[in-house]
Amino acid sequence: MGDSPMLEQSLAALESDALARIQAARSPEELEPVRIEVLGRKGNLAQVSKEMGRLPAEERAAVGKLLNAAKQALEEAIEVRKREFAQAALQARLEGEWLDLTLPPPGAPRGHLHPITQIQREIEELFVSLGFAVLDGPEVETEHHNFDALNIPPDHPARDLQDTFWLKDGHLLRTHTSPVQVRGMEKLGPPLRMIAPGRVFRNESVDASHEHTFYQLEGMMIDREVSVAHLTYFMKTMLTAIFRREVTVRLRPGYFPFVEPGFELDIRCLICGGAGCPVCKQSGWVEQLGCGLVHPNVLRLSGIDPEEWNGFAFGLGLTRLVMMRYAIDDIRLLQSGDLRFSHQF
Ligand code: 2NL
Repeated sequence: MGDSPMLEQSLAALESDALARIQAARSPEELEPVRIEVLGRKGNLAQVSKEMGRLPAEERAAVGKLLNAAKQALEEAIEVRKREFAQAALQARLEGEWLDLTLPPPGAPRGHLHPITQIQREIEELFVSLGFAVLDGPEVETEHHNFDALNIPPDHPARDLQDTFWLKDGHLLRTHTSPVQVRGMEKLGPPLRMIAPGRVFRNESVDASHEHTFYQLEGMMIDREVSVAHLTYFMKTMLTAIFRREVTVRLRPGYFPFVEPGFELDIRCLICGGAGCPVCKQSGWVEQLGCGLVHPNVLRLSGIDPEEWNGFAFGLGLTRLVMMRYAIDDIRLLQSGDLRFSHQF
């Protein structure tokens, strides 16, 4: 104790009382009146300071020091308390709000499926509703699954280096999705209904109507006594769904080694209704797909007895369908990656 015990004692009491009240304050609103009462211009400490003026000069310095220390301690305590309030408020806010970080940022443009994928999904949905399985398979294939099993003779031009991408180890990039169906026949056995959409590859010079990589969808149904009538029914149903209007179909003879008989299937031109126009090249008909009844050799090579089972098969170009649907005149646009092109669909 210094030379003026009275003042020092009341200062100490005042300080501990003020500290307790600072601690007791539960909000900035409760804290502020305490601050004003203790540290304000007319507050407790100011009062002590005033009283100090009445002390003899030799005592004043010591009390003044204590007064300053008390003032500093209380200011510090108030700052700490204020920081605690700010921290608690922040904590409460963070607990009250949450962000779904998996959401796309607001205002970011949504992407969409490529038009080829869109049309593929539409056809898949239709065939699934008709009891068909959607199959997938490797893009790198064996010569057996891509050619031999499909009754394609060893000297067939399709096997040529000019037409097929051969890998050094004897594998190849599938030239159609037929090998997926061969694998399907091997694995599932009859009766079966399946479609095989996918990317295929041909060693071709690229121009407005030829790509080395394009999309196909093939399908087949194997059962007892499947006829061309079944084939026609399914093709008409599919094309009516694709073009979203009733289509008229016709079959012409066509040759594919894996079917017998084989057909080219046309629809009556949707632009001119058959009267003749540039789209149908004045013929009134537009070619859509190839199809036929599965060749007995093809069934046999995949372990299916052609005496007991038969079926139809078809293949169509998804890329070509998209070009027809949207009147796209250059196949290269579809895989250009140019967003000015793909954002239009
Ligand atoms: C076309 C012609 C066709 C098939 C594909 C097929 C598959 C097996 C057996 C028999 Cl595993 N046939 N597929 C049949 C006829 C035609 O596609 O021009 N596609 C774009």
